[in-house]
Amino acid sequence: MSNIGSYEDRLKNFAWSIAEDELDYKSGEIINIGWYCSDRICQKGKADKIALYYEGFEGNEKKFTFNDVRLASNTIGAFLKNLGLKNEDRVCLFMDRIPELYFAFLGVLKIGAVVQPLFSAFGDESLFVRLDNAQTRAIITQNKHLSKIRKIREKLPNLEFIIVVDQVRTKKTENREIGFSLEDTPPVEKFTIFPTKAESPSVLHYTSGTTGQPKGVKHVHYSLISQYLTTKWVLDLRDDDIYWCTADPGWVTGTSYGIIGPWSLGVTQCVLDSGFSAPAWYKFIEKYKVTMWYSAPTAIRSLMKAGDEVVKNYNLSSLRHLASVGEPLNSEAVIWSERIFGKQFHDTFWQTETGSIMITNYPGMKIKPGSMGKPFPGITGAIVDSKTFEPILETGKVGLIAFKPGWPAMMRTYWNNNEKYREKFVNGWYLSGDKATIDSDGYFWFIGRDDDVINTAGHLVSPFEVESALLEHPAVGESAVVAKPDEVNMEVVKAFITLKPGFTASSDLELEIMNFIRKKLSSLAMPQEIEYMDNLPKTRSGKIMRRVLHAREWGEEIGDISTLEND
Ligand code: 6R9
Repeated sequence: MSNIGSYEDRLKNFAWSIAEDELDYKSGEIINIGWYCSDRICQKGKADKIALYYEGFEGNEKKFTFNDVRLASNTIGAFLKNLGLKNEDRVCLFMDRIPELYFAFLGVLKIGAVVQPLFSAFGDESLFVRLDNAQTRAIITQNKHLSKIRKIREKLPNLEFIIVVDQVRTKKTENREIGFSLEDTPPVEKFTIFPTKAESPSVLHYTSGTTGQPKGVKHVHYSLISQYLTTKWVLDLRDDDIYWCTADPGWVTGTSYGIIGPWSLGVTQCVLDSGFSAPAWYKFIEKYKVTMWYSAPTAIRSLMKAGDEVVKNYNLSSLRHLASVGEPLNSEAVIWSERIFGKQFHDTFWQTETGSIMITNYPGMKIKPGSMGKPFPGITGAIVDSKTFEPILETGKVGLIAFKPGWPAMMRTYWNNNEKYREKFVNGWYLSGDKATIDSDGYFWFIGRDDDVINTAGHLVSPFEVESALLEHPAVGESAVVAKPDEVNMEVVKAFITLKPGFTASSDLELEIMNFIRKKLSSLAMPQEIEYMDNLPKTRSGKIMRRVLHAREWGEEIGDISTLEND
């Protein structure tokens, strides 16, 4: 591992200044992620190197050099600036994984504005709460997603511009829509990038909690330092790599490691904008000769399910290094990947809030299948007691995963919710909200979340958000939403509801309600099962006890139910 150094050596001599020096960044000077991911790479002599191989769902292919990325992001930046958008304005990206999404990400950063990426699969309600919370000023989208925005724009007075990238150039209409096509617009060669500093806001990702609406996690340009170094050392990206991060930029993995990490290193990456299919994925690896592959456990389990035979039809010998994130990576998946690809998936643990990889199976480190590995050099990680918040030194005892604050990519606050942000810090630790154990070699083993958030196929879903949406359906009286075990997705959403008078339980109604949620929120948040109840279990103070329903689904002990109302 001469390229990156051994874990032990890196631990001994670690300083974040290693990344600052490699990036020629000096404290107090300008740092702009948009510039680092395009202009700087061109200046380093890689203008003609391929930055992006793109394949759309209809099989259409495109490729772009770093110079193309530089020009496209300049052009989008200039267009936004001409509209009057300025630094710190929030600009939402609401697109499929088309090239414009990647260019606009950098373009928004180049004008010093805050980029707010959202999954294009979101329904109008999911979209509304996030645009409303961030007081977003512009949204960049495609024709196919316009209808969802049109539905909610009257409720969003701050949303001044609805920019559509697959329409010919038009002036802003009364309904705030503007056509903007990169192909019709002359490329902007010289663009003055806004002089953002380390603490200038950069990316705003929304993440789901147990209570309340989703929270906007605010990142700053200095996050680049962590993202660059973890990409280099953990994902082990090298100059001649062809990298494939399967994550959508609506999720933090798709920005930290699907844009910023690889491009700040000047590495070629490829994007496949289509849903999951084992043959399509293997074909993609073979076609582009992918060397480094960063994916997620649900995808790996789906590949396992597709069987060993299908793999034999493809030449996957280009693969050099594999990593995974987002949910527990079971030991079977690691063992399977070694048998099938001759390589083990390296699990990595981190969060939207942490901005970069925190616990990892560092390349060269012995992998214990089923373990998340050890903290990245420069990260102090511990398991702390849930009452005293003191580190647990005993091995094998369950506690809360906690980190000492201060790494560069750490969130700076929750948007408009400093109080919730402060609650994340106790006794000098940042609390992740997850539980784990540590073994005698210092490896972390994931146990579960410390809250009710549902992790389905690596996506966090707030039970509160689904419960609230359910209540908007005319038939639903009360609702409680919990995770239900699932072989491939690990967890899926299950809803318990009571009906309002005059409605009768039926499978047609169940389907109707499921669809209602899919349209409002997203297919991931849609309950896979709805169970009708006469009453929901409640505390004496009237709070619905999700815990009781959760335990039932998982066949666990219910625990203390002394506060249960109808016991
Ligand atoms: C990057 C990302 C964060 C939550 C996190 C935890 C779960 C992430 C994991 C993992 C087990 C891993 N999680 N990585 N659980 N093993 N390697 O996933 O961000 O969407 O904010 O989710 O995902 O519960 O707290 P985010």
